[in-house]
Amino acid sequence: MKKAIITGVTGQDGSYLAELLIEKGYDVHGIIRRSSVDYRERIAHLEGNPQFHLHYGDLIDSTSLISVIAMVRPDEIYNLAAQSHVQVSFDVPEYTADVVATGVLRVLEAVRMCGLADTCKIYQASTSELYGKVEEVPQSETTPFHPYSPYAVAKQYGFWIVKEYREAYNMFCCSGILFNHESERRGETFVTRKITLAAARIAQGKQEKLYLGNLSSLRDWGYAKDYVECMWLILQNDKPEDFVIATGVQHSVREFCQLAFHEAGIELEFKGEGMDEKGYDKATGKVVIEVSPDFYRPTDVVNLWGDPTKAKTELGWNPAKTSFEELVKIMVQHDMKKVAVERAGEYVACNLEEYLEKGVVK
Ligand code: NAP
Ligand code: G4F
Repeated sequence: MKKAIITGVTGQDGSYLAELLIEKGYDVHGIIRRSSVDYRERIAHLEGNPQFHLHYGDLIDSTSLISVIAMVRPDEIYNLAAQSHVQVSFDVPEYTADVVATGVLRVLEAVRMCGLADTCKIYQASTSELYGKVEEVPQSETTPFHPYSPYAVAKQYGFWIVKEYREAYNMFCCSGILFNHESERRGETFVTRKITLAAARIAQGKQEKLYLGNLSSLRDWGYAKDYVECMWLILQNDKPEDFVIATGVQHSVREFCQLAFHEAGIELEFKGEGMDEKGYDKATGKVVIEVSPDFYRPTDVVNLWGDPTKAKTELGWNPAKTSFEELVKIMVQHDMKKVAVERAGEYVACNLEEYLEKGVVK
């Protein structure tokens, strides 16, 4: 039985990857952080499974990483842990660098210190944010990097330190340069989930309006469940290499809104420009989307579009498994059900959007 460690197992990708590896017969060890609230919702269904184990640890705490790695002696490590919100990285740049940049180094060094450099394969969760202020469209493995946020600069360190350890110590460590991938488990402050939840709440009369930032921003959005398969394939490849993982299809935030609201039963019409642009419910004429400066970033990445040819040809990965339309449908259908059972007042009581509107939480 192969043994894998997943850092960031409580996150969107970590939870899907844990399911996939369990299905493949792995013994899966997830690293979690202590928290005063229950944040294990995404992995609750796996707890109690004899192939699934949890250990406390933190990417900013080498000792914890060394002790878990020494105890498990894994065949594979998937380093998914990160402060992964780009806008938040402008608020906590130093912490973001510690987790997202130095954290990768800590994992690599822990593997070496445990004497596993020759046997343990390492996957690093890299990102299309590395292309940032893009120098080429679409972006592939040969496109130059131009990181454009504290998060992206930290991920750039992670990418290069993985490459360095591969060359210096002949370690099997690789980066997956993943474009945005979403799901019904996506964090609620990333734009897609913020939209699908709001569309569901507005359709059910539980929210008045949705406030967003740059509606013209373009992304290559895929389904997270498909993307974790590729993480696994990257470590099963004959040689350690880096891969772009994307669908090759691009849409704007505005288009995402239109499709999500349509799935929720509301036809949208956008009028106006820039900060004055508004989304109207065609049937009632009510404004349901407004632009707020709170959700603009000091520097924003506006044109991400990946070329997945290498992953398709060398790993046999299918970038077209779940279309954009299917992805939006999956997310809205999920959120329509979730919102329907929200108790009266529950949304208001823990209403993140309310805080968001006041600019307290991004
Ligand atoms: P996510 O949902 O935000 O999950 C992040 C995970 O990292 C959570 O389990 C979180 O634990 C954990 N974490 C954060 N700080 C940590 C620390 N100091 N020590 C240990 N664990 C820590 O992110 P995701 O969307 O699944 O993304 C997974 C990885 O892929 C991240 O590295 C992200 O940067 C990268 N990525 C994501 C995308 C995307 O579109 N989703 C695209 C490219 C790259 P808590 O639950 O305790 O907070
Ligand atoms: O959903 P987002 O916050 O994702 P972003 O910044 O692309 O980052 C995600 O994908 C990266 C891969 O490219 C990952 F590395 C990273 O960890 C994370 O998972 O924003 C997408 C776009 C941005 O251009 C943003 O400015 O949507 C725009 N946007 C417009 N209004 C908004 C909003 N983003 C958020 N979060 N909230 C808004 O109200």
